[in-house]
Amino acid sequence: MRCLLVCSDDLLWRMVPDLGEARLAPVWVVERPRDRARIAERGGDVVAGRLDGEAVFRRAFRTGYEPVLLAVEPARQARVMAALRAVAPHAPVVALTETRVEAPGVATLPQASVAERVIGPALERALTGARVERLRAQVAGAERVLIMMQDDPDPDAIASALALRTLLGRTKTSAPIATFGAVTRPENRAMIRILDIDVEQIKPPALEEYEAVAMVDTQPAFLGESIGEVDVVIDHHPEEVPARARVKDIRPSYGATSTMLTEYLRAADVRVRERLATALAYGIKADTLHLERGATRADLEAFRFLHGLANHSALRRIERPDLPEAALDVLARGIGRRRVEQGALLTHLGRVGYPELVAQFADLLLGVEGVEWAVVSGVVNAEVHVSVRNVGYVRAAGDVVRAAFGDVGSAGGHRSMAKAVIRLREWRAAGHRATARAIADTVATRFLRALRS
Ligand SMILES: [Mn+2]
Repeated sequence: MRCLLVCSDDLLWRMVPDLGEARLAPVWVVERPRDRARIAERGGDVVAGRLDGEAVFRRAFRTGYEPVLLAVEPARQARVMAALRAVAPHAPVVALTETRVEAPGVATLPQASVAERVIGPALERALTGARVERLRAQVAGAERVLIMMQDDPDPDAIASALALRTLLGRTKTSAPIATFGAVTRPENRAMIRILDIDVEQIKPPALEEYEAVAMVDTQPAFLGESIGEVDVVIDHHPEEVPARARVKDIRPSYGATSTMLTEYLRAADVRVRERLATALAYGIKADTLHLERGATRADLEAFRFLHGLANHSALRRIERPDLPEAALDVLARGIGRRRVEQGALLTHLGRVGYPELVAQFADLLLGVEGVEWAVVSGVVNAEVHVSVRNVGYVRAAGDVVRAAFGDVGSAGGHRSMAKAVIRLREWRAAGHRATARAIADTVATRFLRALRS
């Protein structure tokens, strides 16, 4: 984009190259021959002349519609504008000044906001860079660094662990990724399979075998074991008890630990390859419900950066796990038994192989025309699972589900998705029968009553 940068000295010349705006094809319009010579010498396209005269603008404009960035002393601003307007009445102008310019086609950009947008982020980046150095120094001497996650690690934890290993420049031998539990959810298993991420299952005594321990997306106190001080904690969960770590970075304002690690990688100029970008993008999406809940500016900025580097077909395969063919029979049964009342589509699937199927079908059935709520139940592991989805502009799903099932089991959720899990033992103890038919009726009665109240 050809544009004019008008400045009585070389202030803009010194400032603009640092903005990293490769899309700009600037023509410098300056006053003093000395500034012109200096800019021309370094290959800049430059014209010089009195800024309150029309001649210089006649030479600078080609179409008369080139956007103009204007930075002149306030006292001369009106005269320079008049000269410019005489040559190019319709060119869009941005005036870099603290005082608002009231003229058609002129936008004002206060210098302070330039500082905020350019200098602020640069300082933050430098601070993050220093933090990375401290982190690296803390574990530099260790032959092997153990990267620990919570018990049923989620995508944010897995991506953060992979990112930390990359940041430390280590391999899976010198920095294994581990949990005391196991990766259980199908999407999370799909993530480690598709992205080929190795997660080890270890027992607490194994911690002793490592010279250094780093925790991501969790803290020592969360693991329920008596873990002493660790080397590193990087997390976004609030500290319930002070986390004992030699280097720690805990930011509850962040939507995902993956965002923190993305900032680390960028500040340290570490190349983020496709596999890691895909993992981190998924980590941010999973922890912020597709950037809809709790995502901050930092999360959005990290996601924007990763989006361009990630493998989107891999992301799709992770987010929509393949359905086993047998699941179609369950789905057929569920569709056959559906009922629609008060804008809610309800169905009971009977026995299902794994709990996520119930949630997946709730997602699917919410897509039916005219349906505001999808309520899908199924029995798995001697528990009734109820997954609820809604279109978002109705009552909060979490509140309705708590009111409907909170007295018999665990129940809750967010605005548009919620879930209840009730042990069959409690179900019967509450006086309900546990045949498929009775469960279907009871879930519907309880849910619709809660929805009405
Ligand atoms: Mn997280």
